[in-house]
Amino acid sequence: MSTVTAQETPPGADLEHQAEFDAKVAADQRIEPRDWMPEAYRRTLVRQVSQHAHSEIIGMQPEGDWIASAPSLRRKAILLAKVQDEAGHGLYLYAAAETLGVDRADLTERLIEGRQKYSSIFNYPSLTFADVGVIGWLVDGAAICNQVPLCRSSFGPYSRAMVRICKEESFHQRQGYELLMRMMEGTEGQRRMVQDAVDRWWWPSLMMFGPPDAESPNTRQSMAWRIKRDTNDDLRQKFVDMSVPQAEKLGVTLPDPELAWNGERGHYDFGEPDWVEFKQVVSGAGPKNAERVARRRAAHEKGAWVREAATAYARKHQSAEEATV
Ligand code: BYC
Repeated sequence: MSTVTAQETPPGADLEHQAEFDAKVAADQRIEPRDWMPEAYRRTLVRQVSQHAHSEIIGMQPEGDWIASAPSLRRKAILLAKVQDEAGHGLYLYAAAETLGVDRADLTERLIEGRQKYSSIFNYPSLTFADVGVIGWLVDGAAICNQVPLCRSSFGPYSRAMVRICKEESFHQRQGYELLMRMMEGTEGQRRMVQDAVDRWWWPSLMMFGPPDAESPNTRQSMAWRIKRDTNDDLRQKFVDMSVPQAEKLGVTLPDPELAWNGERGHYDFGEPDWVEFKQVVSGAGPKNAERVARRRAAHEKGAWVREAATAYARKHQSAEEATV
């Protein structure tokens, strides 16, 4: 991908501010909420950060489904902690989005009305307990690949949220891999369950990185602004290179006949994900889209009384404080 600078001065923009912004981005300094920023930069961040927040919250569902039937107290405690972490990640990210002048309640409305996206990966079902391990290994592994570079994203609140999130994601990935190692040491039936889960989650995990660079409308500008630090295809390659030796150690086969080491490139070659399926899932027609959003909507509606009570409590204390001033 060719290098571009943080250009695109919108008509009428304050040129001096724009120059300062460009210089900060070029020097790898952070843009903070009170700094001047181009409107398109702000809009891009609102889009990416809020979609990311939605993904964390919707991402609680496929694994949350297994909390009640996790096979031991230890597995239940680990899974509970992990799902709770995802809720925390959503909160950090909604808070980061709010520093850009949007309202979390409005973002939630956009999600439950289907006006905003969340990661395609969470529109697939988690059919067996092996899925919990594979989500940890592959989905969280892909998330780490994608998110570690975002710790250097140019927008301060986003980059700082990512530092904390990545630390927790790495625990999540290890718990998934450990679970799978235990299952692979178990019965033939357990090993088959793991392989089946790998077969179902491998391609959707590759799709998490987004469309190929040539078809990614946002990558070029987001890289110029240093919101994104790597392209979708570069991160996808990094993930494949990282996962192949892990799969070998685990004793599972990745479901791609084209997967082969390429000594010349120093990377694994791999097949093309099904981009037609990706587009369907992203546009709302995946196996679980309707269910995921309906459940999020129901939880939101069920929680209305909590939000009302918290608002009433805050108001009461605010008036008491004002009365004493
Ligand atoms: N799914 O120009 P592109 C997690 C959309 S949380 C759905 O390449 P961009 C976890 C894209 O939004 C995982 N939509 O976009 C949580 C854009 O749409 P619009 C979430 C996708 O933004 C709980 C259009 O396609 N991670 O891991 O430059 C438990 C064109 O794409 C997807 C993040 O959100 C997709 N996979 O690059 C366990 C990370 N891919 O809005 C795990 C932060 C693309 O223009 N986000 N689209 O209509 C990013 O790094 C970037 O936003 C992406 C996409 C790489 C995802």
